[in-house]
Amino acid sequence: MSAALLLIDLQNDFCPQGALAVSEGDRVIPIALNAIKQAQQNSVPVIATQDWHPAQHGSFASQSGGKIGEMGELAGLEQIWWPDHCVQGSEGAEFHPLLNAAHFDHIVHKGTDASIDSYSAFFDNGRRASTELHHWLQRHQIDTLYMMGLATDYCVKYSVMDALHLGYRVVVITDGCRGVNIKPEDSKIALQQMQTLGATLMTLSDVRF
Ligand code: VGL
Ligand code: ZN
Repeated sequence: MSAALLLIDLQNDFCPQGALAVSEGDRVIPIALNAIKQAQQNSVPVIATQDWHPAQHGSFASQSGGKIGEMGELAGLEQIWWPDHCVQGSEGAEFHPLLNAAHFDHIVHKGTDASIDSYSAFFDNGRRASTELHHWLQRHQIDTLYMMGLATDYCVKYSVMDALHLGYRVVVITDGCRGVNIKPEDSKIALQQMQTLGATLMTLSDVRF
């Protein structure tokens, strides 16, 4: 069994100037570039996720009539209303320009169903439908995931929790993560939750692929 690097949502809309900008979101890009280089030197496959919403996605405040940042309900689940972001084919949905998607061994699209939100790389928020990621990892006999990206308190957190639930060993590269922080401590709490559930927290300088 072997490892993979899983980069979560390193997209323009989560970087400064983006539609759902994460503070310092672009600061993780040099970490990602470094991690990609090290992974490739060790024949560790690199996987990237892309939040990939239809223009009418149900999580958008513009669709629900709710206010951005407020809570509502979508698909019978609690839902935060987000600004329109990561619309399929838009510039905001593209990977950060310093990343070369040609270097990714696999790309996972998520959030494609307009009727439900999907923070995790594995399942939608109701764990009703799955992406093909778990199958891909099984096919490549991967049991360990090095994970980082945006945003710590949403897509990274849910992806890490599902990975642990599916039985993967998970290392979170903490300096490669930044959060939305609707409440100021959200990212800190999210990292503690991931650790409590079994993830190992490391900075990239301590990772040996
Ligand atoms: C994300 C909110 C909405 C994320 C995606 O990538 O963390 N957050 N969609
Ligand atoms: Zn989204």
